[in-house]
Formats: sequence, C-alpha cells, structure tokens
Amino acid sequence: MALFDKFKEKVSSAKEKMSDKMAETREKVSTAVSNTKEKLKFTRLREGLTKTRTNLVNRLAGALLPGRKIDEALIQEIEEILITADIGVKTTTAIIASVRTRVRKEGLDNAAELYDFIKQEILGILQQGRDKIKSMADNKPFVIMVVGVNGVGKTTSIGKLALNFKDDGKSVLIGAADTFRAAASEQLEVWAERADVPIIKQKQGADPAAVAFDTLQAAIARDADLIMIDTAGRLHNKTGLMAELEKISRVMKKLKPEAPDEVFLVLDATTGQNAIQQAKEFTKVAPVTGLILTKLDGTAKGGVVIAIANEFKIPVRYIGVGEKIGDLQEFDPAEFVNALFETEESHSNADAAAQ
Ligand SMILES: Nc1nc2c(ncn2[C@@H]2O[C@H](COP(=O)(O)OP(=O)(O)OP(=O)(O)O)[C@@H](O)[C@H]2O)c(=O)[nH]1
Ligand SMILES: [Mg+2]
Repeated sequence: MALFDKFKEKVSSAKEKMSDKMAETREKVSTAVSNTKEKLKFTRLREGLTKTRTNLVNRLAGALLPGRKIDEALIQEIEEILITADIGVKTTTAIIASVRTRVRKEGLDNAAELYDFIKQEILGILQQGRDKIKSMADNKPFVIMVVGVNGVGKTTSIGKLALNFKDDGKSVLIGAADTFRAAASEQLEVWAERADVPIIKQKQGADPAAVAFDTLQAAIARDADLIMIDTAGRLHNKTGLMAELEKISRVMKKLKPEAPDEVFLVLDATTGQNAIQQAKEFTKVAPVTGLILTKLDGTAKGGVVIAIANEFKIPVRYIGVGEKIGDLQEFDPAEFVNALFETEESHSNADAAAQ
C-alpha cells in the first residue's frame, strides 16, 4: 500500500511538473506570437509609409548632413521640404519657429543635430489631444458612427475595424445606415462576412436613422460590446445629408443617451490639403471625436497626418496602410514616427551627431 502511495505521489508530482512546463511553453509561444505580430505590424507600417518617407524624411536627411552649417539657407530648405511634404503652412511655421529658438538658445551649428529635434517635434504634435480618447470599458454597447465624404474608405475601415475588435475578444455589430448608395449594404455585408460579425440592414432607400436604431437595439438585446454605424458619403455643404447625421444621433439617444460615443471622420490621405479642408468643414457641423486616415500606403502626402493632428487637436485613431483586412492599424504616435524616420540616413546622421 505504502509503495502504491509513493508511486501515486511520484506520478502526481511528475504530472504537476509537466503541466508547469506546458504552461511555461504556452506562455513562451504566446509571447513569441504577439512579438511576431507586433513586428509584422511595424513592417507593414514601415512599408506603407515608404512614399512619405522618400518625400519627407529622406529629403530632410539629405539636407541635414553632418558637418553642414546651420544658416538661413538651410532653415529655408527645411521649411520647403516640410511644406511640400503636406505638413501645411501653419504646422511648418510652428516647427520652424521651434527650430530657430533651439538653434539660438543652444548655439547649434551642426545641421545633423536638427534631425532628431525635428523628429521629436513631430512626435510632440502627434501626441496632442490623445488624453481625450474615451475608454470602451463599462460602456456597453459602445457606439461608433463613421462619417466622411464619398469614397474615403468608411465602409472598408468599418470592415477592418470589426476584425480588429473581434480579435481583441469584443462582440461587434455593424449597422448598414448607408441606405442611399445602391449596393452599399452588400459591400458592407462582404466585410461583415470576412470579419465574421453580424450586420443589421434594411432595404435601399430606408431611413438610415431607423437602421442605426435597430442596430443599437439588437446590440442591447445581445449584450454586445460595441456597434459601428456606416453612413452614406456626403459633402459638408449638403444640408439635407448633414441633417441626416444629426437625426441618426438623435434617434440612437432614445436607447442610449450618450450615443454616439465616438464619431470617426474618415479622411483620404492621398487628397493631402483637401483632407484638411474636409476636416475643417465636418468639425463645424458634426461632433467629430476621432480621425481615421486611409490610403497612406499609396501616397507621398502622409505628412498630412502631422498637419491634421496639429490643426484640429482631434486624435488620429486609426490609419490605413493597405487594402487587406489587416491593414487598418491603431495609430500610435511613437510607432508612426519611428516607422517614418527609420532610414539608413537617419542612423548615419544619429551616429555622426553622437560623435
Ligand atoms: N490602398 C488603400 N486603399 C484603401 C484604403 N482604405 C480604403 N481603400 C479603398 O478605397 C476605396 C473606397 O473605399 P470605401 O470603403 O468603399 O469608401 P466609402 O467611404 O465607404 O465610400 P462611399 O460609401 O461611396 O462614400 C476602396 O477601393 C478601398 O479598397 C487604404 O488604407 N489603402
Ligand atoms: Mg461606403
């Protein structure tokens, strides 16, 4: 009996050791998977920003050569690079003013020393307004309404976001409140299928506010974490369409007084300064709480993200770096700046500056 008990003890201690080992391995695998995911995400971002890097960062690196003297001609050259990279006159003027102050105060004379300074200035701009980001916790169902002009990427972004949220373990419902354009809800349905999330829709021409109401009602009944409402593309000067957005919000408030919790304005980065104009007009008439910048992969005008963050103090929440479902990334200012500035030139400049 005693022998049997000893044997049992041995087996159970071996089992415990094995399960400890398995837990350890599982943890190692999950850390490795999440590290790989992070690396892949960064690589996609880096690739997506290639054209903007060529247009902005490589030109900056070319001007801020180690040993080059800091003089008026250099400062004007930097100014021109920033403006032509779609950072906008207002934001460029602010960056140049900081550059001048720094040069004067610290008596800098080596151009390479400005490279890192400009990178930090840009990071500071991108970090503005981020303390206003609302938490989704204890706020079920969180209501996100997505607005913007035609073709900027509203529907596509909702599809990609649905997958992001689902991957985070959230239950999502999407509402096809673009009842205006033919085939709009079918397009959203394809995305919903890809992300494997339910969609609430009505026939073309139905009242968008009724679709939004149904979606929120279904989310409450199903105890869903969040809903996203797709809306028809509209111009800020079309009063009927703008009133429609207001009506969607008003109707949803009957079910959840604080709805919509977020209004995301989608802007197409390839339109450069036009995107700034759209943001100006939309923020006048709609309570925009966050921005989604799409199509950064196809453009050298990615500098517009910096201009928009500076002018509107509304946080950029997501950026689109490709057409695939995984290509909408949560915007992280530090990651964005690192991906943008990571060039061969930047390393040689930093090395030279350190010497
Ligand atoms: N390359 C690239 N293409 C994108 C991105 N986001 C959206 N697109 C493309 O932009 C086009 C328009 O996207 P939609 O999502 O239909 O735009 P929308 O704002 O819903 O358009 P309307 O409903 O007509 O107002 C599609 O061909 C998308 O594939 C992106 O980040 N990168
Ligand atoms: Mg659409």
